[in-house]
Amino acid sequence: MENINEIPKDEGIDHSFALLKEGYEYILNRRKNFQSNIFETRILGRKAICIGGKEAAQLFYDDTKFERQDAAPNRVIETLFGKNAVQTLDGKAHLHRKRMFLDIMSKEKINEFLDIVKIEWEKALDEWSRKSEIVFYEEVKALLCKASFKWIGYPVHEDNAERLMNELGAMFETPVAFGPQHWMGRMKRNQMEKKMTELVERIRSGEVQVQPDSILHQFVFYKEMDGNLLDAETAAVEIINVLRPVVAISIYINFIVMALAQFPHERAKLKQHPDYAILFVQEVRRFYPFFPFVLAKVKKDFTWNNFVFQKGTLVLLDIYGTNHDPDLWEHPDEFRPERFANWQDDHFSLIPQGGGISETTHRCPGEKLTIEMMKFALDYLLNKMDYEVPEQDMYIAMNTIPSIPKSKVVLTNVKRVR
Ligand code: HEM
Ligand code: MYR
Repeated sequence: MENINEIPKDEGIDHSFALLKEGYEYILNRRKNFQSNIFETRILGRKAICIGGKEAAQLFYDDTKFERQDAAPNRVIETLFGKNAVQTLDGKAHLHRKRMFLDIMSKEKINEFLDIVKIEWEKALDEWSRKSEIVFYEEVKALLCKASFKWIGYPVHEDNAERLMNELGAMFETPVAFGPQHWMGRMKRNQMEKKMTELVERIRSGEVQVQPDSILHQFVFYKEMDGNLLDAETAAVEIINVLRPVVAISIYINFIVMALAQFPHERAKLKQHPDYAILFVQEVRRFYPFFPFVLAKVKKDFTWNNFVFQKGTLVLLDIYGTNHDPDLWEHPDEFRPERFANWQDDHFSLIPQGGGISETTHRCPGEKLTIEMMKFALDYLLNKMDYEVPEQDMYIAMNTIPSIPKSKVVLTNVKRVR
């Protein structure tokens, strides 16, 4: 008979508080203390197994063993994901819905997005040059919000731009927040879902016309496996599933400014070798915390490395900790873009946007667009604009999820480089 190993246990009634207190490092701290890539805990009143590392990521993305239905806590559904979103689907229904997202990620579509961003960035840069100081995070959120709506084929009126940015921003800023801030996030999602649902209905009835080759048109008329249109609410949720994460790239763009300021010697390498940009961007995605962990539920009983996983148990895959795993990354807490020079992607070690292959797992379909957007922003920040980073608290607390620096990145004397 097979030996059964006991899973190390974080003893106690509930560890939600420790999770909030230690934030991104909660799982990695315990993996180090237990010297184990697996341990058991209790969060939100539920037993949960935390796993991390490459082998664990390979396991987590085996959809014969895990499912997503009812895995995410309500507070995440009500802010970040939305009800019946692709994130919560399994099996064939998931793959079918996922196509809708993959189909808009062609090279042409990504280039269209970058062309739109260039126009918006140039316009914004004119504005920034006229001001003595800007809060860069908020500025980038605003320009990405406008770009995302233009990209889907529904440009926003200037009067609505700020409201829409606040609604989309709140969806990824508040899933883990407490009290009024979290409830504000739920309210903002409700507001946008309501308006988006109405828009879907008005497009379907012909009252509003959009370009037939637009992303919006594709989503509004996308058919489920049974040949029926998505219900209008779900179509709205999935349209928001494109707009919201595009705006969230602003957090990665913060990190680019921070990395250039924290590691000034990187500038010369970036200027001398254009190919260094991708190494730098990958290291930014590995080094800085963003998505903390992903969640799934055990689909049926199985054992892994002689540890028993029981059907229905919640499992957390450590995203931040896998990107900082000392078994996978030499000096994981040092910023070293060179590590990516001869790097072979195995799909399970660098997992800031999930693991596996995006076509067949829940891995993020927007990764290529995110990387291209980051390369674009890096080029502007390095070659096309001058700015100063005044004294400020750019510190990212490890228990602030998502990882928005305290000062939100204040820049002064922003000028276009001629
Ligand atoms: C899924 C991160 C940008 C659309 C995910 C997942 C992560 C992630 C961790 C979950 C993987 C899993 O459940 O196993 C990020 C980060 C981004 C980003 C950090 C940077 C801002 C984008 C962009 C888009 C996008 C730009 C679309 C334009 C999605 C969608 C899913 C997803 C639709 C659900 C996929 C599924 O369940 O199959 N993302 N993402 N994301 N992302 Fe992203
Ligand atoms: C997106 O909008 O999908 C892109 C990234 C958002 C990151 C938000 C991070 C905080 C959410 C933590 C929830 C973890 C449970 C699945």
